[in-house]
Amino acid sequence: MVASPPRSDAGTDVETFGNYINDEWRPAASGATMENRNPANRDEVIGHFAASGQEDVEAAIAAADEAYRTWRLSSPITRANILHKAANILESRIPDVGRELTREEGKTLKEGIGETTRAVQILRYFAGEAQQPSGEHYPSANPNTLLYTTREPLGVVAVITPWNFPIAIPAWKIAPALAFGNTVVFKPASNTPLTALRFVEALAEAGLPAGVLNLVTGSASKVGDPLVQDPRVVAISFTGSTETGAELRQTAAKRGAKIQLELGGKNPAIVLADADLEHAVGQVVAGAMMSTGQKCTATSRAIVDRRIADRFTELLADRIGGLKVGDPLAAETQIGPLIDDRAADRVASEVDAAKKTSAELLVGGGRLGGALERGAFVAPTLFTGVEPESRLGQHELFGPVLGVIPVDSMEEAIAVANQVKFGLSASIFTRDLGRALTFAREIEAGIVHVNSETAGAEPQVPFGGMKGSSSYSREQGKASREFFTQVKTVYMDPPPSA
Ligand code: UN1
Repeated sequence: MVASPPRSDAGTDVETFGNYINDEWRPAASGATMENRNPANRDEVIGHFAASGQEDVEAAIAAADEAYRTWRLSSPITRANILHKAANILESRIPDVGRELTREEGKTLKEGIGETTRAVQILRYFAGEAQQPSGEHYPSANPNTLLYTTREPLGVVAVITPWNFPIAIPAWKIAPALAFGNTVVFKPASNTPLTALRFVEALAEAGLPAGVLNLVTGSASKVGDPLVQDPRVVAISFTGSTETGAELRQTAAKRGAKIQLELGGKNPAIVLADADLEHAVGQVVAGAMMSTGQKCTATSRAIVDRRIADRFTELLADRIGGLKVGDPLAAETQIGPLIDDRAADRVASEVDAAKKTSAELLVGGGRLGGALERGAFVAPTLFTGVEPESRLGQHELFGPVLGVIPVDSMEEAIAVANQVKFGLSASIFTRDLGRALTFAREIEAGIVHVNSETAGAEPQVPFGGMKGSSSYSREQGKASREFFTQVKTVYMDPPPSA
């Protein structure tokens, strides 16, 4: 077992990687490891990672708890300097880390590099945010009282992240948690531990004190459960499935932990008759198919004015049918595999079920074999005539599947768009300013786009959804301070003069 993470030459040696606890890279206490394979080629092992358990979680929480005593008192300027340094370290490794990300997650190399670059930008943003004013000064009824608020850190925070943005999401949770003086135990998704480890490595090398950030890899049941149940863990930031989110909400409520959830989406793109169709088709296809549709912000419903529905659907079919699916490391590939075979089988069976409904399959429709049979590939798929209430119209598939729903009016479009349990992101394509404004007001979504795709998130603005997509809290931007700190109000009176 390794003492520090090796910089493996991608594609050659299969390395073994440990946890990072109290500034030490170490194997799981049990010695157990788990294997991580390339979703584009299941014969290729990316690495072996610690299959941790209760004892490792305990060590990580103890380290974070101890480190919190001093980290909470450290200067935000010191924290900012460490985040800046980590950004520089990670930036110097973008080509390597981006490539590793692609090998273990399956998004295209362009996306892997893009996401790693985004993590660097997020670190820089939060380095800046650490230096922003924190707290307020208020007038008091007593003219001698100095009345002010400060924002204090929470304590030990659990960060639990999904595989679909294996470096950007850890960055936008961990960077603010640290910037505002919390310590962290980080449990990444088991499908993408290497990218998580590279992110932690950059922060460790940047000089984070021991115990401030701890990485524990392993399963949800053996690592996630003991982590979220420990009373020393005062807050949980989670992005992932709606089902796990619902369980975590209960756990947190029972023991009074602060919680932030980013869950699913069933994001609509409304295309009105006056839209620039060429532009709209490009954006809708990007929103639906990039990262193989595995974004909680992905577009899964195109709600289209019936007058242009045939023309628009034809353009969609052309574009989706022409997408190049293949090895995500190859320059010409536009769509990589799904995260694993289980996900590919699940999406394929949802597609099979949809074929039996009144919806009409136009493009794709199942797993891809032949040269791609060693990977978790599903053909980019387009259905039209999707019933808004059908499973395809309601259920998040998390794959490269888009359904067209024709409608008769803008009012109907918005009603259909809102008729799902989710409310993460939504787009409209129109040249009409009044309609764009009406949409922005009426749509039940935390993130609204006019004439751009439903995915994407800039670090300086709040990110999060309405309804079942979130837990009313927001991530990134100034909103991150609200989650990762708590307010203290101070009444400071001078002692009565003698
Ligand atoms: C994006 O759209 O670029 O898990 C980010 C997800 C979201 C992040 C989306 N929480 O897909």
